[in-house]
Order: sequence, then C-alpha cells, then structure tokens
Amino acid sequence: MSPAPIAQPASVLPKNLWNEKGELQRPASIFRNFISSDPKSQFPAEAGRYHLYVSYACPWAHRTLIVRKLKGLEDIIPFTSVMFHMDIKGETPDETGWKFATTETAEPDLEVTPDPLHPDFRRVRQLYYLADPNYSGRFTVPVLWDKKQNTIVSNESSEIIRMLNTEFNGLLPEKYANVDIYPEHLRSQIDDVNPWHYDDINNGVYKCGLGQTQFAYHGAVTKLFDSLDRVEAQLSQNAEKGSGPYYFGDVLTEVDVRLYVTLVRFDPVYVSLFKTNKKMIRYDLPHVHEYMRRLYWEDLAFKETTIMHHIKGHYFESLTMINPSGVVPEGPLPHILPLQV
Ligand SMILES: N[C@@H](CCC(=O)N[C@@H](CS)C(=O)NCC(=O)O)C(=O)O
Repeated sequence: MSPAPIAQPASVLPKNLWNEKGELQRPASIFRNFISSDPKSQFPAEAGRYHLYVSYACPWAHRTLIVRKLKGLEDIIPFTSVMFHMDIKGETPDETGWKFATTETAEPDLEVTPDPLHPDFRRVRQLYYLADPNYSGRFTVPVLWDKKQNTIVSNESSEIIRMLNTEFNGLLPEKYANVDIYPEHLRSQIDDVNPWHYDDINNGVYKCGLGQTQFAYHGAVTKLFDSLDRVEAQLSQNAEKGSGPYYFGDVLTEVDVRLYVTLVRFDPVYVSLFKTNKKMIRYDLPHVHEYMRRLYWEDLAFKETTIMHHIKGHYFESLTMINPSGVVPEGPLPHILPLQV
C-alpha cells in the first residue's frame, strides 16, 4: 500500500503562474461580458442593478473606483471593499483568498462591510461559485456583479472602466456624461501606449516582485525602468511645451488612471517589497513625481480612492512568500509628498 500523501496547504497561487524560466505569467480574466446602453441587451445599463466588489489595495480594482468617481456613478453603482488581508495559504481552498469584513471588522466609512447582497458570504470566491459552480480560475477583484441575473458581468478591470466610461451616460447629468477618458481623437495613441504600460509597468512591477529567478527579475526590472524613463521623457516634453498635467496634455484619459494606480504604490510598496529599487519616483523621476502628485492632490477621484493603510497592509502582510514576517515598513514618509516641496 502506498503511503498517504502528505497534505499540502492550499494556495491561491497556481503553479502555472510561472513559466519554465521563472517568469510570472498573469492568466487572462474569465468573465468578459459588457454592460450596454441598449435596453435590449443582456446587461443593460440600469441604476442600482450592478455592484462592484473591490479591494482598495489592488491596483486593478483601484482603476474601477477612480473611473466610477470620475463619471459620477456613485449613486448608480454601489461598491463593497474586501478586507485588505488576503490569505495566500489555508488548510483548505475555502480558507484562501479575499474575505469580506464581518460586523466586528467592518470599516463602514470605507465600504469595507459584509457583502450587502449575500450577508452569509465570507469570501469573494463564493461570488464566483454562485456565478458558475464549475468555475476553476482565480478569484480576483474587481468583480462587477449583476444583481438581476445573479452573475458576474466582468472581472477584467480594463474592460469595466470602458463600460463605465460610456454605457451609463444616458443616466448621468451632462457634466458627467461629457467626461470621456477614451476620447475618439486620442484612441490610437491610447491603444499604442496601453500595451507597454501594462506589460512593463503595471504588470512589470509584479514580474519583478514575483519572478522566481535572477534572469526573470533582471529582464523585468530592466524593462520597468526603461519604460518609466520613457514616461518621464514624455512628461518632461509636455512640461516644456506647457501642455496640461495629463499624459496627453490637457485631457484626462484612461492612461492616467492606469499609470496612477501603479505610481502611487511604487515608493511605499514596490521599491522594497518587489525589489524595484533602481530608482525611487520621489528622488529620481521628477516629472513622473509631479504628475502623480497632481492627480492625487488635485482630483478627489484619485485622492479619495487611495487608501494607504489598505495598500501597505495588503502587500506586506499578505504576500508572505516574499515577506515571511509580515512586518510592514513605516516609510517612506509621508507616503505621498505634498505638491510644493
Ligand atoms: N486582469 C485582472 C487582474 C485582477 C487581479 O489580478 N487582481 C488581484 C489583486 S491585485 C487578485 O484579486 N488576486 C487574487 C488571486 O489571485 O487569488 C484585472 O485587471 O481586472
């Protein structure tokens, strides 16, 4: 008789998250439906019908919170944030992943509450199983939930922000309907930069931090800083021309949203935890630094959705495979410098 297998703790990190060179490969999101302004569509835009599940810590979910606020969708799409601590490991799979607050651990001012739609749910994974009992992918946030059909519309942030940008316009006052973060005249430029921003910067920091070999880390960190230098050059040209504070000058676009969520986590988290320490934004990339601070200090959609205790607590306390003690570093202080220094 063969010996009983030794029980391994369950982990949220599937083995196929890395290739044979030790490089991180982020799997594609699974739920890819679209809300539409067409009332006859499968997911028509309606006030109060959809609910957003996020973590303030997660940069991908952070994109959706910023756009929800930029578009004035607060009364149309409520949200719930999970607790910042994510269980990477557990005795069983049911004990892993993002969890909802309980009445004792809630931070109601921040919408960190039990799931208002399914008060008995303890984990985000339960939403996925309700949507699809055979689901076998990762249990990620953000999740855009349809209350009518009890299912997930989308768990892909880049697509959720596009829906929020246009599909609810008919329900919004003109001031917000006119906000367009993917404007026609900039689409080809946005489509050109999104892939390298995503690969080298947004996902690039994760490739540095979670790469499993020196080779994987070296490749990722080289690309990351080459690309940050490229962003610095673009913003410095903008400043020389006297154009506005955004990546494309005067118009705030999704590019700003997508860059910001990584930049604001960079010095406080990624530099130390993910070893992205060839440069710090505050000391070495002056135009990037000013760009990020302007977004934070001058636009409440950025400031009010940036919750540093969730961001730092999540990364340093949850990712115990790279920070086994779970100790959270105190600096750099302040986490975000004032605009005038
Ligand atoms: N492509 C997805 C990625 C979302 C994602 O990876 N979220 C992370 C948090 S930052 C997550 O929920 N991870 C949980 C897990 O992997 O179990 C998007 O942009 O929406």
